[in-house]
Amino acid sequence: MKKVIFLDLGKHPITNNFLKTPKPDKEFFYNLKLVFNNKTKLISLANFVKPKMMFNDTYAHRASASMTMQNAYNKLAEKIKKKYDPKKILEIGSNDGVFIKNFKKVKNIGVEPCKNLAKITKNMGIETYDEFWDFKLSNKIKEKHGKIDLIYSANTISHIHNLSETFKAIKNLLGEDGIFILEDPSLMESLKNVAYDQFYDEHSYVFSITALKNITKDFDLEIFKIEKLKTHGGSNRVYFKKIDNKKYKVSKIVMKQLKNEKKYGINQLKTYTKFASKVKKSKRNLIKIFKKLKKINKTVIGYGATYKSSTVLNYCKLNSNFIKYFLDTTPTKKGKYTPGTHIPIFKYKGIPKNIDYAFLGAWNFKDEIFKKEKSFIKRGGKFITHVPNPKIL
Ligand code: DWN
Repeated sequence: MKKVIFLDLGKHPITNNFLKTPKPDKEFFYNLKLVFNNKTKLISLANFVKPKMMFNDTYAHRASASMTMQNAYNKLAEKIKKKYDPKKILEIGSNDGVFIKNFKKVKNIGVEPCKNLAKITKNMGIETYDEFWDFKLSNKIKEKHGKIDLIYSANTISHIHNLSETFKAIKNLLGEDGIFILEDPSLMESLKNVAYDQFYDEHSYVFSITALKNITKDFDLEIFKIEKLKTHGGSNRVYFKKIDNKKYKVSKIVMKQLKNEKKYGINQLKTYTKFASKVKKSKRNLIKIFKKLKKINKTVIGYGATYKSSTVLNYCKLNSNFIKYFLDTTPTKKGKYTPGTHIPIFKYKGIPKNIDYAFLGAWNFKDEIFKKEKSFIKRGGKFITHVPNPKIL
């Protein structure tokens, strides 16, 4: 059997659908099930949601919403300039420009189908295509600018359903000596952390290096370098070149990482069935914590109304009976309600004095948050996390 469903997380809403009212007339739900492809070793959702339902002109997430990510992108931009010195750079999924704005002195191009986000980079003077990435668009850009030296894409390729079309379009636009850099959450880290919240409508795939190697080889692309990152709870930055490009040597890290994944069992279905059992246990234990705190009348809020947290809240059925409200710094989430679970979201102005516990929706920014919330911690406030296992911190 080529494709096997190994985990059913139940019915889920569109994670970007932050609601204007806690009692919407209609809300769209789909079945969130995870699939293992025995041939390519790719992990994906069983049911994809239509792209236009997720990525439109009401897209809420701003990549620059955390200092951690701002610093990471600035640092990477400097490194790229020094090491590769691209004259033409293109970003697929340029969001609010947090990365691409660092390349003002060379030709920088953004691709961003969410029109509200594309408007931000257009206003910065960056040529931005507010379209979905595909072969047709790669041709349109090639006709105008010729081939591109460096294509970068963070937290976006994992969001695109048609990977063949995606890599075909990259191959088409990338110069013969060019580099394509992909950055996405690491499947191995997600499995180790029991971070099942990396799976939601937008994350059609969570990539292993093994699967990436298998699915890109037909498109003349070869991985030559990998960097393991701490961002988003553990990500891989994967560098590709065209197979005939001898300018860059394939680093030993690539083979090492493939071996590590094999040893961990990335190629085997049983790894995923074990993960599924851990997820079910995680759900039981997280619910236990919330029920206990409710029983002793503790006031619990959520910290960071992330897209990820939508999976946890809906899977564990944690609504406003358990979480009074969420605090979030993103202006477009303010005054809205979490999808599916209808918990109010308020603008972050510090954690109020009457709060006993805060559930870390943005657990991936724990260090940044703990630094910021010293006074909450000092007065006895506690955080709740489900990663790597449900506990009070
Ligand atoms: O891939 C994706 C990632 C990169 O971004 C998208 N599909 C959607 C989105 O997912 P997410 O919401 O899970 O991402 P973040 O970056 O973990 O979201 C952090 C949220 O937490 C933001 O809404 C900002 C908020 N936040 C906060 O309120 N206070 C974050 C920090 C660090 C804070 O101190």
